[in-house]
Amino acid sequence: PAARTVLLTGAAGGLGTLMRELLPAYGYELRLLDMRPVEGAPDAFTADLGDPAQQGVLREAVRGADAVLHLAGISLEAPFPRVLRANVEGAYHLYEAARAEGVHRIVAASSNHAVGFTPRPRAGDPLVPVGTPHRPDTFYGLSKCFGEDLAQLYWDLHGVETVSVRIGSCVPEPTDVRMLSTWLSPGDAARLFHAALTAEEVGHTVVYGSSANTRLWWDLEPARALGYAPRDDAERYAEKLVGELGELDDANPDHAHLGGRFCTEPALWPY
Ligand code: NAI
Ligand code: 15L
Repeated sequence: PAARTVLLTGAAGGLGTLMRELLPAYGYELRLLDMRPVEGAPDAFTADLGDPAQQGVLREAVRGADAVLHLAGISLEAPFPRVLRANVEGAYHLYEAARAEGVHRIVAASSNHAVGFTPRPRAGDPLVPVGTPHRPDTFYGLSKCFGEDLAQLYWDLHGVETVSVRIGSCVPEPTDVRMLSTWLSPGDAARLFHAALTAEEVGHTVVYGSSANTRLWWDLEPARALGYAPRDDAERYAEKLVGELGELDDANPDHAHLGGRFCTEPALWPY
């Protein structure tokens, strides 16, 4: 396909950095935006999405783009006012800019933490469907629930399409036993975002984002229906991780829900 111009928000972050490396091979020309400087990219847009006074920069960043890959935001738990500003008001400002500039497709990073208090399926239980009720495990997860509803509103009211990707754990390698279920390899993340950017007539579609993990907890069919064909499986790390850490323990509250430790002792946003 012809190169498509995509605005990547959150370009300085962990996932943004990985996608800057991997997505150009799919023919995208990336424009970058973050509130922090983006290493090696002096022409990146610098804007705090939560600040209404910076709407002008945001409009300029969005103008003429074919789509937005929206990764910017607080990515861990934080006090409610901070989550409100960065993730709730920030998402609103981004959608307003996209609507005003006529950008019709957003691929948005939702999170498993929108449904993090859903019990972890045990052996023989069905996979968790995309239609499971929202059960946020943190204010962070709650902001992702809002993001999904915002996306639905902008589709119904304004015809702006979104794929909301409830990402599991996107890191270079799984580092704990939960991630044997939740891992999204960086390569599969690029494949999934590419599918979400190019699939036709998505309206507002919610999908889970994981690799084809043997120990998967949720239903990947909605993602596959967009054309996503995952190639990785966290199981190749199982022997090492289970050997070191043991299997998940039914009596351990840290292991009881999809959201893992976000339900008990969430990691806090450090900035
Ligand atoms: P990260 O924390 O490494 O990167 C987030 C980036 O967003 C940072 O560079 C930060 O400066 C920027 N940012 C934060 N607030 C902003 C604002 N108000 N305006 C402009 N930029 C702002 O997070 P990571 O891991 O790269 O995640 C990216 C997205 O994917 C986040 O929305 C996160 O919630 C979501 N996600 C990530 C998962 C993962 O496993 N990495 C899992 C589920 C969801
Ligand atoms: C997330 O939503 C976080 O942004 C990320 O840092 C991971 O903790 C991930 O979920 C996860 O659930 O492993």
